[in-house]
Amino acid sequence: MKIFKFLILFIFSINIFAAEMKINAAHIKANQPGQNITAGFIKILSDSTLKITQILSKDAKKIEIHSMKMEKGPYGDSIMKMRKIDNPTIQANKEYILMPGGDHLMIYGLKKQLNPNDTFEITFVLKDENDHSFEKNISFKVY
Ligand SMILES: [Cu+2]
Repeated sequence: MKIFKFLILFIFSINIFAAEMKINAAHIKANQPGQNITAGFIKILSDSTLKITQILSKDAKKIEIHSMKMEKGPYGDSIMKMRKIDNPTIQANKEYILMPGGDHLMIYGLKKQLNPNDTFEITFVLKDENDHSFEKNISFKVY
């Protein structure tokens, strides 16, 4: 009877967490020596809409998603401004793109020096349309 209950739960969870995700080009810029901040990039294609509720790494203090926008500067000039995106959402069947010059992962408080070809593990905590949370671990390649 216990095993039966477990199986039911197990099958149920597989259905809940069945978001199919394709990850591409996950890479992160090596930090300049002495700097503990850097940026990361990725392409994600999911077959269901997912909210990104948290982005975690044991090797960083804080990771946010930023947008980049040209804004008018104080002298009528144009300046690039980064702003935190508060409720990042991956739309179903639409490639979610974080890339240099556009939206990006901002990684604060790096706890180590990154070197090209290192890997950097990041965990995305995601919420599906049924409000169920799950984690996705992604290996980023340092360049
Ligand atoms: Cu940024």
